[in-house]
Amino acid sequence: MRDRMSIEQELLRKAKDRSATFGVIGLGYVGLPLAVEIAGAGYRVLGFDVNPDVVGTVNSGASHIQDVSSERLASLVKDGRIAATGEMARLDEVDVISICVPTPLSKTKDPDVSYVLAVAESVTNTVRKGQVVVLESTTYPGTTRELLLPRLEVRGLRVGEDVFLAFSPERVDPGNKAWMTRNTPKVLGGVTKACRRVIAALYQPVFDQLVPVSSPEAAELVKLLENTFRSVNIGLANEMTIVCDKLGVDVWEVIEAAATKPFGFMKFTPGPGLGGHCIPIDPHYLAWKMRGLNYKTRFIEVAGEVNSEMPAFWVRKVAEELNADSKSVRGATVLVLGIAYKKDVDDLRESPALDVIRLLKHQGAVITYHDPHVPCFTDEGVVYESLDLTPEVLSTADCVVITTDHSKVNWAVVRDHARRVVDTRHVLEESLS
Ligand code: SAJ
Repeated sequence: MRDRMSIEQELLRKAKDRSATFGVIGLGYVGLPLAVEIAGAGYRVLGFDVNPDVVGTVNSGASHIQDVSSERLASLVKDGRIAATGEMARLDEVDVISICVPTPLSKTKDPDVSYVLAVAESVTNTVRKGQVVVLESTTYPGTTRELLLPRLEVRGLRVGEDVFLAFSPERVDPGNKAWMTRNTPKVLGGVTKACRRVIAALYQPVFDQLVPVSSPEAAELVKLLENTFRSVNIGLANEMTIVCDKLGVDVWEVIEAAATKPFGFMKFTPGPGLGGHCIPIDPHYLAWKMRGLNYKTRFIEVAGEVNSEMPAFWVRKVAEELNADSKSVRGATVLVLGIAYKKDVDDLRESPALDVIRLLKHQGAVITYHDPHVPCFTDEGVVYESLDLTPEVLSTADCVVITTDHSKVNWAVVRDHARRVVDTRHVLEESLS
């Protein structure tokens, strides 16, 4: 028992004097900001990534993540506080392992935890007394206890005594300049009370506020509630769009007026659909888990149906606009304004703009696009290049469909030169009023 007490005490000391070393697995939009904040708090960080380009870029002090400045990363790399590697065997060098790998959906909309499992296999090969593991990737409730715990309790190691394990959801909002890794309250749920004590002590210098909860399942569900809340309310805003369209009422006027209610209302806005690597995906992790318990999470399913319907809704609006000029979609040139899944980011993952493009293309439209954050992309084997947003480009398009309301775009030029506009983001009204 003395030995086990000393393991916990040793980790608490390493938190206090910042001598603990952290391993961050997955140096993407979650892992790299986390690595920088951990190093900024005074710890040393060894980043792990399977992509050698990412490893090289980080070691050169250049950031490949929009929300992490290269200057800050470079100074931490120069000071030896951050380094990156692809060698998972080096996991035994670190005291704390924060896992920030993707948790996508499979083609059949089931959780794909293969990245977490791959990491768990590496960890199980190197885990040793005194190590701490924190899973940060959004996942279904039970993942931490069911997938990670047994892979740590090898070679006689006991979680909560020799090794420590928790779930702590990432809450990164890409592009958000107000709420970033350090100042966004950090939820954490330890498998045991000792796990919670140790991980809270290690994380405390990194985050302005910690929010300990009683179990990893509670922490896993906190994240799923947050993102399901968004998906359901965005779905409601989108359904109101369809309702108002059928009633000939301006949905934006209705939402703006409802948003004046000083209590009991939270504004969400309609859009071309639901994009990103989180909101369209995370709720389905919970739906999948509950199906296994013979329960249908109806809000998640219905929100998913409504949100997925929006690209087709807006394509019908484009067809109506072309119709007004006695044109059909077939052969019409449609300029798609904005490809990224939300404003002021360069990320295309699950972007509904891609669904709008596919639907229009399948109906015979000629697609051009402009996105100041996305110079080019390939979809369905076609390479697209962003056009300069000139009056010429705008006026030669038979219809412009605004799918992403990037701040950088000169919306006055769009208003003045586009012949027909379908504005899924209401940005022309909002930015030019
Ligand atoms: N959207 C709407 N209407 C809205 C809000 C969003 O149509 O009122 C759309 C966006 O255009 C986007 C999608 O929904 O396509 C997701 O938007 P988002 O703002 O949730 O953006 P994400 O997915 O990049 O980030 C979210 C975080 N966002 C916020 O909390 C504001 C947060 O939920 C998570 O920290 C993060 O996902 C994550 O990693 O889970």
